[in-house]
Amino acid sequence: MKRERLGVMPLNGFWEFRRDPGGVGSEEGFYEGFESEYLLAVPASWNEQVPELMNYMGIAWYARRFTVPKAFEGLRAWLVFEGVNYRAEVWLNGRYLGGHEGGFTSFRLEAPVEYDSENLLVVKVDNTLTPKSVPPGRGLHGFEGPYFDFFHYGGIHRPVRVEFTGPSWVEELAVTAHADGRLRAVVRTGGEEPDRVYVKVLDEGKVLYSGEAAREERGVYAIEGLVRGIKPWDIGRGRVYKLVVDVYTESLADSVYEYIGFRDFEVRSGKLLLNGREVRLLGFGRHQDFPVFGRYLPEPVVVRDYAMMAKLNANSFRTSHYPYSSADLDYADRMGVLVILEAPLVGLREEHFRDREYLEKCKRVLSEMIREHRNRPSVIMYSVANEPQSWLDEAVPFLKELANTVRSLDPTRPVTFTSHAHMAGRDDKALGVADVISLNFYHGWYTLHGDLEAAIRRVNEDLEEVHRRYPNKPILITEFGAGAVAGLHSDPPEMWTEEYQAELISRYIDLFSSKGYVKGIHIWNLVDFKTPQSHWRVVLNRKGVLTRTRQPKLAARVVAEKFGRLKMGGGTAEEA
Ligand code: GCB
Repeated sequence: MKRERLGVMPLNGFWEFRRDPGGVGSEEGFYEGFESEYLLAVPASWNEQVPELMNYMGIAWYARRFTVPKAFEGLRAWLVFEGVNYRAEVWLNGRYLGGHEGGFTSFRLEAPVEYDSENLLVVKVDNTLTPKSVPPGRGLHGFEGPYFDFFHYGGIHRPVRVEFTGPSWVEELAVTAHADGRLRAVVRTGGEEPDRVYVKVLDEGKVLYSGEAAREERGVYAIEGLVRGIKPWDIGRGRVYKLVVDVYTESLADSVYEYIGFRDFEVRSGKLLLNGREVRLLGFGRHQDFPVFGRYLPEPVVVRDYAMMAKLNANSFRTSHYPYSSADLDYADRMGVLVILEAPLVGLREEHFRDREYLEKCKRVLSEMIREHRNRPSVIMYSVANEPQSWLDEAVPFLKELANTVRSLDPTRPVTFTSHAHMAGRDDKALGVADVISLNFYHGWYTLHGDLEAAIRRVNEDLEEVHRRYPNKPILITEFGAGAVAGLHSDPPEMWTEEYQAELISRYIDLFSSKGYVKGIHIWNLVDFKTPQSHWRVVLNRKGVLTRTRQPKLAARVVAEKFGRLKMGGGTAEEA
């Protein structure tokens, strides 16, 4: 949901920063002013901006002064944080405003700003990783650190701004838009009960549809209708329309907008259907990771990632392993790229499945993610978790409750989670919970080192077994790949070389595309990315088809050619 009409002030730029010296009472005074240790850029992770901060995990304080022009006086001001990793607490002019837990969803706090004089905004950020964080872990390094394989960055890593509204405002907006132009929008307001709520749909400034939403209950307004003259949203044709909601009390009290797309996506008879046509997902798992910026993917790099995905003939990706920034997903909406939106529930274990409080926390994270991104045409499916220990009986009720939470919040999209039980030689007990089965394979990398013949045989056996047990469910391959250090070569192909990665990916794609029930092929990963240090990573996880600076390895050519052929209707499922 975007806001600009009543005023918005970005707070990106340089912020004062200091690590918490620890000890009793260290919090006191910081929210009234403190000596800065570094001047850091926001948005960005703190870690790579200054070498001394690379491995800092713990509490850090950020401060920023800003002045709100007198012209805004009389409006209500809100501080909007698009993402702070991991816990945030916020003070304005020495007054505590509130906090938020979770690094990848946005939050908003009402801010009693002073007009025409300096405001001091102080944010306490704590990225201490615990077994109860989402995602969980115990520290920064090695196998015993994070329960996940990406670097645990910290800081204010997504944009911050002040937004202004009148006495009534939009809290939540849920839009369903079909390929034939049918539209339903539900608006939940906060503050004073508005007099009127208007919804309109614009095509490059031209009004295609407008109407007053009817009051359904206190604060809730809905409108339903047919928008004429639209073209459906499709793969590679991300036709978006601006849906605007104007809330009036005596005068305009709030105005928000979203870019929506008219499209239908469903899973029927084991198939994925977009606008009634069968599609096969071709693409990657990605990460929001870039040198120096850390977990913030600057806009030019977002553009580069999509340009490279297009060159590689990809039509989709998964937001492994957390919901991505608005900028990234806005780009997917505009480019016509299909997205599996994944929650940051990575590496869940037995201890989590038994923990009711943790389950509630996970549900809260899922609900924040869905409320934030549910109006995006690009998002076709939700992944509630990556590689939980789903061979355990206890995983089943836990994952079922997560899936049902998602379905009750948004019944329009299928639910999946990615499974690697077969890699551990175990049966996945929870696959029945998912509408679509997602499998990760690493034979020929973590098992059967260097033996691609045997690896492909094993993948085939594992895959056939899952299909035999769930013959009616579509299967996505959400991960497979091999590490390759760019510039390392060998003939015959050996592990860690570009040739081995290219060969493994090529053989895997040939196998998957020969199976009619495999409805998606996602390579791990689009790019090399930063991980905790350990003996099994060469500074980075090297499974990118592109380097961390987005240059191609040998595998890129293979992928472009294979995906290109599948896109044109090769294999069994067709994407027109
Ligand atoms: C996986 C994980 C992913 C890792 C990948 C790897 O199964 O889902 O987060 O990065 O394997 O490279 O080991």
